[in-house]
Amino acid sequence: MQRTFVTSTLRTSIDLSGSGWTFSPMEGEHAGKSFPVTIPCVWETIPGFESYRGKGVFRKSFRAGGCLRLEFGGVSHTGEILFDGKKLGSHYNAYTSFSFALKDVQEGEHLLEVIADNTFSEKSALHVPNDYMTYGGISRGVLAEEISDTWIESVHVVPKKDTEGYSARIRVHIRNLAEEKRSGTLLVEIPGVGQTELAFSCGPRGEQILETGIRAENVTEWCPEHPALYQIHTVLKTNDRALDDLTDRFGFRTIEIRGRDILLNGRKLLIKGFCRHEDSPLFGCALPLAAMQKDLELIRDLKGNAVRTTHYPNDPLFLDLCDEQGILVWEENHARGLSEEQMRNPNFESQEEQVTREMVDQHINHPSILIWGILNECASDTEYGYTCYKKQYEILKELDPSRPRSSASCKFKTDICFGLPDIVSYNIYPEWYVDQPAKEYLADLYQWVQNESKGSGKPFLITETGAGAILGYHSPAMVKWSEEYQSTALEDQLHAILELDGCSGVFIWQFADNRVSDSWALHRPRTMNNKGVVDEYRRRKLSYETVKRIFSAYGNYTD
Ligand code: ADA
Repeated sequence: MQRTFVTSTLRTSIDLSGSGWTFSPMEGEHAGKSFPVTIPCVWETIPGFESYRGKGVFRKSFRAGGCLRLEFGGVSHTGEILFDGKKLGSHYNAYTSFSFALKDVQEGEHLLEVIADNTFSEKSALHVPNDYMTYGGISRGVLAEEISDTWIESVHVVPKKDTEGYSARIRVHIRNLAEEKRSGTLLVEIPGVGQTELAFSCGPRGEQILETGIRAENVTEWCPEHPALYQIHTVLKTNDRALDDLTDRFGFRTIEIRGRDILLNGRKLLIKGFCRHEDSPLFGCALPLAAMQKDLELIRDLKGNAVRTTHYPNDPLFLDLCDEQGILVWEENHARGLSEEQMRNPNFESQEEQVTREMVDQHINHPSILIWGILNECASDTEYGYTCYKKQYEILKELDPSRPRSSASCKFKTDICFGLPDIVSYNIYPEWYVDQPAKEYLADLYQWVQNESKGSGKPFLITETGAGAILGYHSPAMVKWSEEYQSTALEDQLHAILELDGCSGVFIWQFADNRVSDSWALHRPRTMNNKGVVDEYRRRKLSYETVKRIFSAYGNYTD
């Protein structure tokens, strides 16, 4: 795994990110030409390919042998992987990782080819022309690991608290590529807390899921003020020989719903967050760790305590930084504003289920993730939409019942899905899309939710609010798109939201300006969504200090 900490000592990790790659477009006037690139890389950052929509192949040769695990953090939006010219498989969706395991690889030089495709078509139900950019390329890291042919694929840890204190519920996925059965012991250790040992047995080319628990006395809870993290080490042994080891990281904390409140470790949480796209004029969606860190430094400077991963699962490295720095996360599956017609795309349900399952499987251990979100602003006002929302909430609950579930609605008083989520969440733009005072608009909506919807009595969150501003455009006339207008609108919106009794907080739309699909250019000056409190280069707008002043007046809790 590609994380901010060491995940194995027994595996030989070959970090394939970095230099030594070439990119070759497979279509258009430059088809077949070869350009040196470093990975991660999306081709829109290569001169001449700023708007290339099609297929391109990335190539790298590297030395390895034995049993190999090849992991791709993200390929946008569809990746086809070839190893020494042989197709290993493909993966749809830029925002979750995928891997292949190969055994009996001859020691020596091997050619890895990644064919990325960012074409829009009926085949792609989630990556569609939208208010964010679907880039093309290898958007996250690539890792090769020389491993035993019996290894630990993943370790899930869910903290539980009961009257006697905490315990860690643990689920280990073991895989076996050998032609014969493998059995032995699995050691599970949480340093400073406890350990246990179990027997494992995997049939030929089989796999096994082992579940266990470790009681945890006197642990330190994870929280924004003190983000205490614990590691979990697992070691697979057979005949006292260590075959494989895998380390992951988690935190002891509780997140629960009590009436209208969201409780973190038993305290009523107040979310002061930002919606953030993985987007940059220099890197596209392939942000390096340093750029992620800069964003978090600004969010903390703004006195924010949360990030909403709009509108897709984020890079695990970013989530690692949130874990380490105590930034709360609403993570959501991949969807933005899909109509009922788009939800009826024959690929929609399977592609959405896949990204949801991969999101939870790969990110379940991050203590910073407090809420799972689905289907941002999709058709939650139609019967067909309702069936899709219902199914996805059921999948989420099956995968991880430990976290509350929600989705951000823009359907005002026509949403029919509020009986499904644990939290009622709305995207509202009074004084921008709706020329109505924020306080009045919000009070009216909140009353409707409490008196006429199935969301009555549930926690209530504003998951988007904001206004557009072009950096550098100033107008004493306070017209829209001026920095002054954005600052004033956000002042009104934030006061209305944070002063509303029964509201658990807000995610501002948005942290930074982001690139949008070319076809959105008429709605979006500069072909950008300009509602950031900083622009795409993270240069501050007037609203930056306004937000900082208002957020500074509130803590992380309301009790
Ligand atoms: C919606 C959507 C965001 C963005 C925003 C806007 O709420 O969820 O992705 O498009 O509108 O800027 O209009």
